[in-house]
Parts: sequence; C-alpha cells; structure tokens
Amino acid sequence: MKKIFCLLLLSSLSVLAQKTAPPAPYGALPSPQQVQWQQLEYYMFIHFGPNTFTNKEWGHGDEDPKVFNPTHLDARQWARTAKAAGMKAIIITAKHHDGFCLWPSKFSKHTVRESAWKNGQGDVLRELSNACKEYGLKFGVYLSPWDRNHPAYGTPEYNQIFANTLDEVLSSYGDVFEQWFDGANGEGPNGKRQEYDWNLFRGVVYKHQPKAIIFSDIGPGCRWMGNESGIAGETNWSTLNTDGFGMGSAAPSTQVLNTGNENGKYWIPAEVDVSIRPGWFYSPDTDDRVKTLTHLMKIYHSSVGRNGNLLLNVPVSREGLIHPNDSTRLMEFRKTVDESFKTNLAIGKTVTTSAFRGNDNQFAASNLVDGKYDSYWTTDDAVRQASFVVDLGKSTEINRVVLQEYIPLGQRVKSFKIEAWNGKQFETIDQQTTIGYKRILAFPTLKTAKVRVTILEANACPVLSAVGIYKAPELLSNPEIARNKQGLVTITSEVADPVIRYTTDGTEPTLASARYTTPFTYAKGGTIKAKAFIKNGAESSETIPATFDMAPEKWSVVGEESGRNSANRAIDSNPGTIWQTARQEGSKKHPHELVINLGESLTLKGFTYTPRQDGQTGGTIYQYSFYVSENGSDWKPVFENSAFANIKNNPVKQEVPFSAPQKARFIKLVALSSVNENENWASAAEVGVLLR
Ligand code: FUL
Repeated sequence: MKKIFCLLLLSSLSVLAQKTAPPAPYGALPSPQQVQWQQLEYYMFIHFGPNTFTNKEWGHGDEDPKVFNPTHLDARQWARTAKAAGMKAIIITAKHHDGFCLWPSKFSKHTVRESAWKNGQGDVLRELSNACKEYGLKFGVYLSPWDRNHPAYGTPEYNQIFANTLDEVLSSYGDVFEQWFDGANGEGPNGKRQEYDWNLFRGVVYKHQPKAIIFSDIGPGCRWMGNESGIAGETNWSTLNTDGFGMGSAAPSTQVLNTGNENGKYWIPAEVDVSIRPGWFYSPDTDDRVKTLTHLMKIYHSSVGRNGNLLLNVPVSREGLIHPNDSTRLMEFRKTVDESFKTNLAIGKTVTTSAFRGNDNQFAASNLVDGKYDSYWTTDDAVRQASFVVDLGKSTEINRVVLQEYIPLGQRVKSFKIEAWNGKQFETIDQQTTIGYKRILAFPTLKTAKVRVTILEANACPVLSAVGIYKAPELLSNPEIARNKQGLVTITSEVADPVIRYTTDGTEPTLASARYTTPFTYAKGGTIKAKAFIKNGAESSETIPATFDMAPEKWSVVGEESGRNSANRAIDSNPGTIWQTARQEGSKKHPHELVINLGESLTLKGFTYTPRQDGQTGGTIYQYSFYVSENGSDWKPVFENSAFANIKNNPVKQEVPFSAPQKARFIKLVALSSVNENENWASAAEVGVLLR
C-alpha cells in the first residue's frame, strides 16, 4: 500500500514538475532583432572618404572631390578580410561630417560622381553591398547628419534633404542591418548648426528597413557606450533611460552610457566602437601604429566580454584596400580568439546546483553546458541567490570563465562571484556585477577540479544559458619603451627574466639584435623596436615600436601662465603629468598661451599636442592657434583658429604637420576653447615638435 502511495506521489510530482512555468520576463526586453544583433558580437567599421587622402579626421567639406581617387579599390578584399577575421558584418561611412557621399547621391554635389575615381562612374556602396552579399556578411551604413558641405545645412530644408539622402541609401542596396547615426553636431558651411529632426530620420529608416538596428547615443536599437577606446563598463546594463534625453550634448553622461541604467526603461544595449589605429581614417603615418594583438585582446574582453558588441574600425587605405599591417593583425586576433575559446572544458561535465526551478529538469543546471542558448538554468521566483558547481573531473588548468544570461527574459543579475576548488575549499577567483548576454572573466592560469559560480544578487530569479570554462593561450606581455626629457630610453617588461632585444634601424628585433640591459641615450629620435624573448627565444612577445622626435632636453617654458600645475609638465616627456591653467572662479579665461623656448633654432615640420591621458577631458584644447618665432617677440602665425578634430571622444596624441617647414627657436600654442562648453581653462599632457 505504502509503495503504491509512493509511486502515485512520485508520478503526480513528476506531472506537476513538467508543468513548472518558465519565469516571467523581467524589466525592459530586447526585440527579436536585438537578440540576433547581440549574437553578431563582432563586426567591421570602415571609415573611408576624402579624409583618407587628406590626413584629416574631420574634413571641412570644402575639399576638392577630386582628391578621392583610390587606385585599386576592391570592396571584395574588404569583405574577404572581414570574413577571414571572423566578423559578421561591415558598416561603412557612407557620408561623414565632410558631406562627401560614397555613392552618386541625387541630393548632393559632393559625391563619388564628382571625384576622379572611375571617372565619376563608381559607387562604393554598390560594390561593398554586393561584396557583403557574396561573403555572407551583413551590410550597414553610417550617415552623418552633420554636413559641412551641404549649402542647405543649418536651414529647416536640410532635415528633408537628409531624410531624402537616407531614403536613397536605404532603398537602393538591399538589406541594411544597422543604421549608424553620429551624434556630432557642428557648424555647416554657413556657420550655422542644425536642429535635427530625429523622428523624421528614424521613420525613413524603419520605412525601408523595418528590422534595422538604429545606433545612436541613445539608440533606440543600440547605444554608444561613451568612449572610443573600446572599454565598456565593468557594470553594463543593456537597459537605459532615455526619456528627456537627446543626441550629442543632450545625451546621458558618458559614464551612464558606459554602464547603462539598472532597471532602465528601454532595452538599448551597448556597441563598442573603436579603431584598430589611433585615428578613424587611414593615414600612412599610422601604418606602424596598428593596435597590438595584446591590446586587441584587451578590447575584446572589455567589449564582447562585457555585454557589448565590438565594432572594430579598419580604415581603408588610399589604394582602396585594407593595408597588410591591419589585415595581418586581424588574422592574429581571430586566431587568438578562436584558440582562447575553442574548447569549453565545462561541456559534458556534471553541474550540480543549490536550486533549480520547481526541481524540474527543463530548468536543470545541465542546460548550462548543453551548448544551446535557448535552454537555461533558472530558479524559483523567490530564489535570487543560487550557485552551481561545474565538476571538471580532474585538476585542470583554466584562465577564463564565460557566463551568459538568457536575455529574451531580460537582464537580471546584479552581482556574482566565481570560485575555484583548491582541494580543501572554494577560493574566490573574481567577484563582479552584471553578466548580460555575455561576460568573460580572465584571470591568471590556475589549476582546479571544480568551479563554483554564485549569483549573489539579482533583480529577479537568475536565468542563465551557458557557462564556459577555458584555458586560453597566454600572451607574453609586451615590453614598454619610454624616453625621458634628457633623451634616456628605458625598456621594461613584466615578464620574469626576459631577454629584451631592440633595433633602431626599423628592422624586426631578432635574437641577434642588440640586447637591452641599461637605459641608453637616444636624444635625436627615430624609431626603436623592442621585443622580449624567454626560453632561449622559444617564446617571444610582440614587437613594440616607439617613434620619438628630438628630446626636449634644452627646452624651457617662457612666460608660464600661473596654474595649479606647472607648464613644465607639458615638456617633461611624461604624458602622465599635466599642465593646467588656473580653474578658480575669476581666473583668466581663454585664450591661454603656452610659450616654449626650444633652446636652439630648428627647422620644424609640425607640432604635436597630447591631451591629458587620465580619462578626464577638463581643459583639453579644441580650438587653437599656433605661432613660431626666432626671437620670442616677433611671432609668425602657422595656424589660426584651427581645431583638433574629434579630440574629445578620441583623446590621442595629435600630430599637426605644417604645410611648409618653419625655422624657429620659440613656439607658442594658444588655446582658444576647451572641448567642454563653458570651460575656461586649458590643459596639456605634452607639447612637442615634428622635425622629420
Ligand atoms: C565620432 C565621429 O565624430 C568620428 O569622426 C568617428 O566617425 C566616430 C566613429 O564617431 O563621433
């Protein structure tokens, strides 16, 4: 009797168990397109246009369209490279701020039709959209509403003209998966700014491309994540509050864009846009400054690994091709990502859990290791703290853990920790906040037989699709090259007992190259390439190049403006220290001057300005003038009312070549405005000259 009762109870329990309802969705939710978009993870950005030929980041719109003349343009090579790099899509700057259209638009007189390329018969969008189809890549377009060329810019008619332009692109080249709207809003050719009609623009996008994801500072499809260095917030919610906000200066703060809003009203996930080179457009000056593999891997971890999609810019060259330095790096990058996440050591292993929903197997922890995104582990509604243990079966080397929430039901986890079994107990490896679609945690290799993941806090019962445990290849850390004011070069490495070899003639360092042991003088400048070797050369780091101009040994500051920090810090060869003029109420306002005595008369080819590198933008110079002098009293203007384009979002060292060499013993940089409105002070990490 008892037995029968037990059997009955068991069978009724299992009937009950099968009926356990899935958790209700929580908070703002992604659309099906947003889920698919998130699964793309990594794709290519291409900046291409007149700037490619003029060495500018923001063209003025008055460039002769004839400068656009790529000699060997091959969009199939771009698509082939993107595909081979493991990317899923390409987004191109169909129109940047200079207004130049990469297709023969009916609504502009500044297009490929007016260029020298293919005698005005070409259409870059046609070639690229076809190439994307051929290689199975999605195609997207960047169209800047800010237009420094169009005569109607700044008048009410322009909004309709821009809408027509969008209409033309979005109805002519097949499916567009993403429409990229830049928030920048500066002056047009008549000096006026435009009030953009975003509702009109969005309407046109959805009319032709109802499934497109619209990127902007505030979405609605996906959002800018607040910087151009590839670093999404460690906490990164895909939800954002945008009511009452707009684009550009009306957007939420960059800090909010970086992290999203917990419980934000709309699902607007982060897209991480960053360039493989210092600038967005190609320049032969940056052929040697393609980001290192180590740097790209860091970016991968801080973008895809932090619940963001990685939009990696690979600028097309003046030939109309992706330069071999970029494509080589992309292939190394793909290989390292593939090798890092090739073997999920958790697959097929036993996973036990503190709790699972309704004790129903459809929500069991084994779903975490079945390789399917659509099956998940979850708990009862009331259970918001829970853990699971992956038993690797034997002591195993690991250095990456990947977690994925099932985002169709919302983003829930607020904090979690991962621990490794040390034979006696669990030891914490890392404790973090959000997970989202994907979270990658990287840590030094350790050996363990069991990994425990504990959800510490969640806004609703946790719903996780996957856990991955990996042993990624370790990259040997790269040497760092620094030179001080006196011209003394120091090369350091974090590796234990490295043999550092270097060259000064531009060649690759080998085991036969000069060995670095103590600092050496290199005051005249040139390019140093260094590489660290271990195990008699069996393993090596990447080659790190560093290019220096003349060391500012004899330089001094003249008529230094009083400030919190001494102006000498702008010529101390240390970008970690800054010169900053006084910030107090009532202090002197722009213009601010920095006058430098070079100690000897030199033939200058240009100057450099490195903005502060501490993540702040206070005082960063936007508009400037630059003067030279032989005696320190008679000044000759070289630039008047110029601007450092895009320096706020991309605060890299600015190299400004002169149109003709200038003989000078003194230089004067005059800061006319800051990148931040209503900011009256100026700052600089370094100011230098170009002699080559
Ligand atoms: C910025 C632009 O101003 C830059 O030139 C670049 O296109 C970058 C991707 O977006 O806002």
